[in-house]
Amino acid sequence: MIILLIIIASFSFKSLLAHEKILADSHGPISIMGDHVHKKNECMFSYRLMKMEMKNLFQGNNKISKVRTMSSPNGASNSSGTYMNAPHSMSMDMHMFGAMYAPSDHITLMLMGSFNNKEMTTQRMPMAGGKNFDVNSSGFGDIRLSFLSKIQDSKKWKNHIGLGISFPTGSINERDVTPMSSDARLGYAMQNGTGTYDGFFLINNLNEFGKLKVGEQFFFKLPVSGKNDYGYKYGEDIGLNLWVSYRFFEYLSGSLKINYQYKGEMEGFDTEMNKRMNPAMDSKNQGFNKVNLGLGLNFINYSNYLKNNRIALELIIPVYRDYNGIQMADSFSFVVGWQY
Ligand SMILES: [Cu+2]
Repeated sequence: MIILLIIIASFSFKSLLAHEKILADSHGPISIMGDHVHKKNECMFSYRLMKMEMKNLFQGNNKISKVRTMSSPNGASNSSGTYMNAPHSMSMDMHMFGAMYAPSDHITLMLMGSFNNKEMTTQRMPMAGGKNFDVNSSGFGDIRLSFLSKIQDSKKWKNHIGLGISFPTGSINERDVTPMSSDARLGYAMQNGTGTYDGFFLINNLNEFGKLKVGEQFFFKLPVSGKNDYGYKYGEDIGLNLWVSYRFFEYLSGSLKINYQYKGEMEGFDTEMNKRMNPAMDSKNQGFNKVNLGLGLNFINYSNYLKNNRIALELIIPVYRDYNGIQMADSFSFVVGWQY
């Protein structure tokens, strides 16, 4: 009888523990920021590495060759002059650091910063020898502070809204040696920040159907401080994410995400960037519509060593893109993240 009681007690104790267990799918795909909130006094740290490789040039939604790019009209000379160089490839490593803290059950603070390493290879026009040259930049990006607040918080249905501000801590004066100059300001994509204070808003929704979860997030960001010190501001950002995740085991879940990204046109331009030089320095080649697919895995560690550390991966593949003007297009991106 006593043995039976012990067995029953140990079972119920076990199920109680199981209840308190943090599950792999309690966070969304790793590329989505602000997908969850925390309980009072909870604290979380995260690191993400995002790798992006860009190889092809696109005009609108078609690939365009470097030869055609160099015979396309630049934005400086009334459609008569052409570009002197064309981008060949670009690679970008973004190291993103995040901290979350909930001073109460109703509000979660989130602080995010990044360190970027970028390299761009450019091909010169045939008249200038047609050779490639590389430029590099690295440095800290803009810092984002967000306030997340719950609206609905039940086991099956959770949603929250977020409001935040992005501070212009990233440099917009990254320079390097080029064949044309020993100290040239690099193109927009090689800069580390926007140079503006940007306000943003997000709404996040999550429904649970047992081991299956369905999430949606809407994100909107807009520069609020006018043009930056060099005379330009980026267009607004709109992001829509829809994902489903499935928990294979308590410690492992997989996700499938579809993401729509919009970026508006640039207003103004950096007068130190010569629009004749390269499409990457021409402000008319800014803004896009994109649809990406994301395949992700979330893993949470239950063993005592490094307990509750999470590792997540996501591969992001573009499925549709439509660019304003001529721009470099990402072939794929990869995000690896650690959270605790
Ligand atoms: Cu968190």
